[in-house]
Amino acid sequence: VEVEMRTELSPDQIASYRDNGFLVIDDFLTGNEVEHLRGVLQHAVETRGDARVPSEMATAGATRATTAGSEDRARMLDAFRKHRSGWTRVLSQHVNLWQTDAGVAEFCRDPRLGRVAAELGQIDGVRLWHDQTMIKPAWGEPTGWHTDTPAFSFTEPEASTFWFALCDATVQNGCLYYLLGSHKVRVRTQGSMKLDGLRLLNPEWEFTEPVPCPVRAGAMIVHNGDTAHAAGANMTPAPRPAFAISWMPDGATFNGTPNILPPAVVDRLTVGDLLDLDDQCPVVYSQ
Ligand SMILES: O=C(O)CCC(=O)C(=O)O
Repeated sequence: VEVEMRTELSPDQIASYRDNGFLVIDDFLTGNEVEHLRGVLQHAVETRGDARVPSEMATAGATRATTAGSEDRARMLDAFRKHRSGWTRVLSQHVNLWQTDAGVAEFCRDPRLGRVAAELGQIDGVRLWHDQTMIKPAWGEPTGWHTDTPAFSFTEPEASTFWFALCDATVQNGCLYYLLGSHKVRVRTQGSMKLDGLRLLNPEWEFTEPVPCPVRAGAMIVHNGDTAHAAGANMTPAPRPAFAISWMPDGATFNGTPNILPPAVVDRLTVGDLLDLDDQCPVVYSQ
């Protein structure tokens, strides 16, 4: 599948992102492209097995996929229904599939995606921080309020996350919610990761109405890493699969937080070091 992607941004879209802290791009991927991406991710998740991050693969007894490329829906859902305490009731997440799967790497390292991140962030270049499946299971719990950047290993502003809807994301099955303009204030705690956690992120946000973002499959939602977001419960018997890519501004430096960096990489880093590790966070676009 030749991936076409709607990567041309209008000045209005950029202005809206800068002001609101998020941007919905409907029909970013076509129906065929969504099917293709779902198949690629199914294969990558099956290969990864129970390992959440690549460095866990050796110990998690990952099994080799025998059903590569299958578009069988039931099998894909089964691959996504991993049993690990804590996170599976909210989201099933596999991180940095690009490092263990060529198809995911091809998608994530597409410079057209990187250019969108650079244009919205008004930065010269971007590196791939991490990719992550975001599969809210059938009857899944809500995703609590949080911002992304405080969890990352760098503190520079203008990180962003692209969230690809792999099915229609509805108010019923757990679409995303955003707090308008919340990226303009940097909050340092991660809050309670509960639905009432907004006031913990920032007491001034306690009485603010969030914006629900129901979208069709193929939409891409971009949010700034400092934008407060959450997702509703999945009140349906079908999973709500999504895929996210988070971008780091090129030139960002290590702040001491390991986040998804493997222990061997963290051991070699000192706070203040440039995060220019091409096999860990490769440049995807540079002006
Ligand atoms: O998909 C979700 O429920 C949460 C997504 C999210 O937090 C993110 O993409 O940063």
